[in-house]
Amino acid sequence: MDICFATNNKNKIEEIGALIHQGFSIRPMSFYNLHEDIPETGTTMEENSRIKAVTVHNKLRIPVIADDSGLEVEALYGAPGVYSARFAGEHGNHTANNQLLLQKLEGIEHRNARFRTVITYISDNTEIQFEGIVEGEIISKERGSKGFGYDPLFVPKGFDRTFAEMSLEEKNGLSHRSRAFEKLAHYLNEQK
Ligand code: ITT
Repeated sequence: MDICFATNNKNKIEEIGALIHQGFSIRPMSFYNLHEDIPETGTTMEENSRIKAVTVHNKLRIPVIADDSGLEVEALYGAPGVYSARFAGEHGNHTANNQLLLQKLEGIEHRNARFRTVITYISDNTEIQFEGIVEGEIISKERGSKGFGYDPLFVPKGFDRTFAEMSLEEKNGLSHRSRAFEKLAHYLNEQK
């Protein structure tokens, strides 16, 4: 079965390809000649994940997967959440985002946070969402150079290293995104 993953991010395609058994071909939007940047106009990850999936499904009429992720910090009432990529203004400016996060948490001892991913799967007769969460805390100074985004500030529960100090395999073994993908993979493998 052919499935379009509504992203042009190669890492995400590889990640899910490894989890889903044979019999499924997961392909990026570019494979179908779609190159547009779908506006993420929702106010929740659930909405944005659904917007991306519905937009692409309406165009292709084949099964589609889309995901949306973010960091939720308890002391900031769940912020930056759905706005994680543009917390400091400019989309994807990770240095500025991390600086702003540290600034907002200055003097705050309660630093619990979680990464969350919501995946939407849509076909002609199904629409279903899966969530993946990893709990942890925000440290007070960046550590490590691997990964991306808030990784140098996030230490997952039960560990003493940040995501940016872990190998890709180790991070993928516990990340929010792989947890959500695993649920989707289980669902799809059961449909066969
Ligand atoms: P696409 O929508 O184009 O796939 P994106 O950068 O918006 O790319 P996400 O929706 O997955 O990707 O994530 C939104 C932001 O949340 C991202 O820019 C990071 O700031 C943060 N984030 C998500 N997953 C992360 C992770 O595993 N490690 C660190 N930061 C992460």
